Amino acid sequence: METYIAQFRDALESLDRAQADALFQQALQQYSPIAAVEKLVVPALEQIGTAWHEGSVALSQVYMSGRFCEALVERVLPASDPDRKHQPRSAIVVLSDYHDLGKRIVYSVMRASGFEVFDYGRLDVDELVERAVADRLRVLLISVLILPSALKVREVCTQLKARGADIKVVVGGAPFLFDDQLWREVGADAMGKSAADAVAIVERLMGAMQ
Ligand code: B12
Repeated sequence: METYIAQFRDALESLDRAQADALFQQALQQYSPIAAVEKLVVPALEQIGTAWHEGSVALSQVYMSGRFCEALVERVLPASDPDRKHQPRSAIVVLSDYHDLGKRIVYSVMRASGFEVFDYGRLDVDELVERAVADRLRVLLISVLILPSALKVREVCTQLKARGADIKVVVGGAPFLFDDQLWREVGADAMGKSAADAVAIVERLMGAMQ
């Protein structure tokens, strides 16, 4: 798998879409779409991010890699499963920052696992709180890319509490992976490291709500 990831990363960094696509197709022959995304796409993007941090990759390469992977993921992840479950009203959102991949993956996996989830796209704190209260949510999934956005979760939780809304807030994304206590500090109810975690957490919360 390591060689695979290195080749895929190489293709992304050289903006060789055809090669990246071919490698992704190969992975799809071996794994389910979500497993291919989590085993190939996610580690390759993480490595590119680290390389950028160390100065060996340009931001434009990071950006193009991200955009291209988004297109790959969009093509293969299933939109929904017809066998829907009894479930809490839930939504997913990118809070403040500009990225889509993490949220898109979590959203697709939630839906593929039978959950119906509102997709709020990207919102800032005030509009998110308004919408969550108006939709009478029970679970709010928040995805962030950078630390300043992660810190805004505190404001979301405070405002929801002030409005008397009983909404469980579940967070995920890079800043929470770097600091595994951050979710508690910002007042969230849970943190997930992957899309699979999101499903397990919502199932656990559902159990506690009954
Ligand atoms: C691609 C990328 C970008 C792309 C995003 C393109 C796009 N359309 O999405 C672009 C180029 C735009 C970008 C910009 C920036 N980036 Co950037 N970027 C990355 C990179 C390389 C990969 C992120 C990614 O998409 N990963 C793949 C996805 C699938 O992973 P994920 O988001 O983590 O999601 C998974 C899990 O976290 C989880 N998950 C995600 N959300 C949720 C939600 C819930 C509820 C649950 C349960 C789970 C869950 O499930 C997902 C699937 O496994 C990371 C490196 C890294 N280590 O993460 C840096 C990184 C996130 N970026 C970083 C920075 C600093 C920036 C910029 C500020 C750079 C700059 N100086 O301009 C800007 C900020 C833009 C903004 N204001 O939003 C830093 C953040 C550091 C920090 N602690 O805050 C990182 C970590 C790089 C680094 N090592 O420094 N970036």
